[in-house]
Parts: sequence; C-alpha cells; structure tokens
Amino acid sequence: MGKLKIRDVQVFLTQPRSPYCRLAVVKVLTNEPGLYGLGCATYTQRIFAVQAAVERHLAPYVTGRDPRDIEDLWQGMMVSGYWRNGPVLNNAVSGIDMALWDIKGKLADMPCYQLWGGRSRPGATAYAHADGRTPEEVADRARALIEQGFGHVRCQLGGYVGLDARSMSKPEGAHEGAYFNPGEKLLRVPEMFEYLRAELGEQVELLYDVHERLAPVDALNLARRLERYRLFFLEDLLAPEDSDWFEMVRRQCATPLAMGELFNNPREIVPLVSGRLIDFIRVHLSQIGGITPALKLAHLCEAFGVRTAWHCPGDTSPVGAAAGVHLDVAVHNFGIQEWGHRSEAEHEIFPGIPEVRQGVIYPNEKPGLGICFDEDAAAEHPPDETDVDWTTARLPDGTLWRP
Ligand code: GCO
Ligand code: MG
Repeated sequence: MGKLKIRDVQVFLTQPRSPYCRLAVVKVLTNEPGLYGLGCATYTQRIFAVQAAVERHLAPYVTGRDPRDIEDLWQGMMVSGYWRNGPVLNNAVSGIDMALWDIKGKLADMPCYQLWGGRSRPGATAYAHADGRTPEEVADRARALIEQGFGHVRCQLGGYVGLDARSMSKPEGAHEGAYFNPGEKLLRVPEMFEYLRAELGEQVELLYDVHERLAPVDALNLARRLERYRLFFLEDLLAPEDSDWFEMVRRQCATPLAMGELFNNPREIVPLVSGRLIDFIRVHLSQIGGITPALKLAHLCEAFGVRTAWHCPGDTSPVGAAAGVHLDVAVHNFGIQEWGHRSEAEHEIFPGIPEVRQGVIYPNEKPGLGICFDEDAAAEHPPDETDVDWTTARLPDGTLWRP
C-alpha cells in the first residue's frame, strides 16, 4: 500500500423512524479503493449544525491526512477551532473518529473489539424499555420482554413526562410547551415499583430514568423512596447543572446511580467518577466525541469501580450503537447496554446491526464496526426540516424546565 490518505468526508442525514430520530452518518473515504469507514454524528435536535461542522470545518481539516493517526486527528479536530467541546463539535468529531476506528479495524481485518483488548465477554447484556399508562400495563410489557430473555427492564410510567400531563389545566396566558407535573413522580413511581416487585418478583433487574426532571431535593427524596425496590440503576436523577447534589444523595441512600447522557466535557464527568458518586457512566458516545474519549473514560472509570452503560436510544444511529457494543465486549468494567427495537427501514439502510438473543447483544464478526450503509435506501427517508417540540418542557405554573 502506498501512502494512505483521507480522500473525502461525506455526511448523510436520514430518518428511518418517525418522529424524533433524525440520524447523521459520516463516511470517511480513503485513497485505497473500497476502503472507507462510517461514524455516528447524531445530535438529532441540531442535526443540520452538525452537518455544517463536518462539511465546512472538519472535512477540510482531515482530508489528505493518514486515517491511521486517530489520536492526533482527534486532538486536532478538538482544539484546532480553539474553542472546544459542546454538542455540535463533539458529535461532528465523533462522526469522523468512529469512521477512523472502523477503517483501522478493516485494515487490521479484525472487529473493533479486538483492537481494544479482545473479548471480555461474548456479547453485551442489554436492557429493554417497558413503558405504560398504568403499573399493570408496564408489568405486562415487562413480562413480554422477560419472556424474550431480557433480565433487565427499564420501567417508565407515561415515559419521561408522566401521566398528569394530558389532564393538566394551565394558567391563563401560559406559553406553549410540553407541560408536565414533576410532583407526580414522587408518588406514582414508588407505587409502580411496589406493584412491579410484587408482580414480577425479585429476580428481574429493574431500572428507571428520571430524565433530570426533578428539583434536587425531590430527586433525593425519590432515590430514598426507591431504595427498597433494589433498582439496577436510577438514571439521570439530577441535571448536570445540579451535579454537586450527588454527594448528598450518596450519603443518604444506596440506590445505584447512572449518569450522564447530557455530558459533553470530560471535566463534567471526572469529579463524579473519582468521588465515587455514581455507579454507571452513561454518556452518549457521539456526544463526548466518539470512541477515542470513550475508551479513555472507560479505563478511568475502571480504576474507580464505575461501570459503563453507554446511552443508546433510538436517536443513535446503528453505527453508534455498534460502536457501543464493541466497547461493551472489550472493556473489563462493562455494566449494561441500553437497546431498543430497530425498524425494518433501519435494517435495510444499515445492514449488520448487532443481533439480540436472550437479552444479549452480539456484534457481528466483520472487520471494523461491522455496519454497512445503503445510501439509496437512506435517501428514501429524508430528515424532517423542522425541530421537535417535546424539548420545550414546562412546569404546571408555566415555567420553562429541562426536558
Ligand atoms: C434514554 C434517553 C433518551 C433521550 C433522547 C433525547 O434513552 O435514556 O433519555 O430517550 O431522551 O436521546 O433525544
Ligand atoms: Mg436517559
């Protein structure tokens, strides 16, 4: 092989699943015929900004460079704009970073997990979502998942919003918004877990996502009330801005804590890990800048007894999801992997999506991340031009709140 070079970087936007899942996929092409890599750059709510960041800023930066120099390219993409981090830049960097690891695996003729230490386990234990409008409905859905072989189930009553939203009366002159009542979580969620433990028994592992919707003292209260139901973890109990409260939660209860799909700067994460204030690191891989920082973070967490639980909702492309699974298989301190149903269209656009059998996700054995991308099929599912509105959350009195 002569001198290997990045020849081109392309961004593809697609939305194979409505309504919230606009996906961004980055393709890095090399001067070696047929050698390319794919990465996930999905920041679904600001997808066009990420596209511009890749096309206008990062593509010119990396074109002509040797795609094997991943560390140097990652550092350069992060600091060459002088101001760094933030969801738009980090997702753009991630798109290229994951693609470079994909290329590295193809060059080595190995699946990516082999590059990171080989198999610590054959696959990644997954948790699936059971959502319902009553505890009975949640229990039914959880039972169906348990029958499919899942040993871990996340249980939500009315999603992240709760149940009161529809019947809530708003004050005069209230702004438009996705209204919800945080107070209901304190009562109804412990009730739901009381019911679920009685119905489903003690064997199954249960999880819950607070989605940073509570005021800190209420969050503390909820964590204490849920302690007796022995959750596998309680997720995003506090907003990143309220992270200093974790110490207080820790002192008062032993509910396992998973944090922070919203983090994008390593400095937000380190104190929670080194202070042993959380149990699971739950960052979104593309949101922190891709595989390169995730590997470092996983190793840092290992030293402090913190396990991984990479965020992997529907608004992660299958390329990003595969990156998570390869990390899960390789790192010693793997904890759990979030996993959702992928639509038929997604399977068509992204052949190679890891398979789930009996609650375990298996990466395929193809070199690199093992995912292909059908550009024509993707083009048949163009992204919505308008942004989602569920993120304009409001409290019952009209105050704007975190979604
Ligand atoms: C989770 C998440 C997601 C987010 C979504 C935001 O799966 O734990 O909280 O569902 O809400 O990724 O776009
Ligand atoms: Mg979450």
